[in-house]
Amino acid sequence: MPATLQTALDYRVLMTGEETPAEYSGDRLDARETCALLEQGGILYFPKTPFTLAPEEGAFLLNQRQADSGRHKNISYKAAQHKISGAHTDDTSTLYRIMEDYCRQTGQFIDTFLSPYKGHWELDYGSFRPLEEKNRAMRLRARNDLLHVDSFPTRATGGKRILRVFTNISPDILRIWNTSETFEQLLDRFQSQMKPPKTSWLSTRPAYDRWMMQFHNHLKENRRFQERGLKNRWEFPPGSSWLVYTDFVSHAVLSGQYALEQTFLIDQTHQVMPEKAPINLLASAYR
Ligand SMILES: O=C(O)CCC(=O)C(=O)O
Ligand SMILES: [Fe+2]
Repeated sequence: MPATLQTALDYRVLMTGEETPAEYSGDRLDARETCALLEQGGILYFPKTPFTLAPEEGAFLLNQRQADSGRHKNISYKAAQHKISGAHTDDTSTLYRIMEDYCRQTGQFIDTFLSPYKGHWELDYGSFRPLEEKNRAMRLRARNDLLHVDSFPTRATGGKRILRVFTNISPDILRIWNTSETFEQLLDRFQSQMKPPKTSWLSTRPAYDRWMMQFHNHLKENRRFQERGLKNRWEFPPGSSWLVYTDFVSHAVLSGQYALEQTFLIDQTHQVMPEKAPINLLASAYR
């Protein structure tokens, strides 16, 4: 990836958590400033994706079927286990190769474009999302059309930040999100309704993940918040990509089909603004 990429790419940072979202043009930002905005609830948005997907790879993905959508939310790429799950295909190796390549490209991109994070992330799962998101039948706590901040029931992060890279690979359909207030604002708003974490929680990292899971559920189960909370609507067109800290930006996907996504866990001690990391906000809130 050429060193000049940062200036050559058209991108903006769209701030969430505000009635009238601020927007920052990429040509005025350096890598550190871009990271700082992301960490404060920005969506780093590329109208034209910086990732390459060959036409035959795109066509292959659009032909994929997902296995049993009740059991698998998406098709998952598990880099550490060299494995794909949830796919229903007779060509797992092509699917694996495409998702592995997206994972490689997005990781390289973070190292060059978001250079303060270089070498300070680990890979989590990637996914391919072939199903139409509108009106998906799912258990309430699994629904992604309800506003939430991410917490994974199957994988503890221990306080690491969740950075996700999305690409809309649909040839013709927008992917539409709502976002609401940031984790920082929501913690302030709902802290009194939450059970405090166990007092020893900072030394026992699983307590962080337990609290975050409960908060995720609390938001999804809160009808008043879902109906009347702040909402900003975002339309991500075909061929666009966006990066977002989904443990901080509350979000819901309203509609769209065919997205690629890769998740990175970023060590919070290497954040530009570590004080915004949920684990540190929680430590101050429950001091
Ligand atoms: O698929 C999307 O656009 C986002 C879904 C979501 O909220 C999630 O996977 O946590
Ligand atoms: Fe989510």
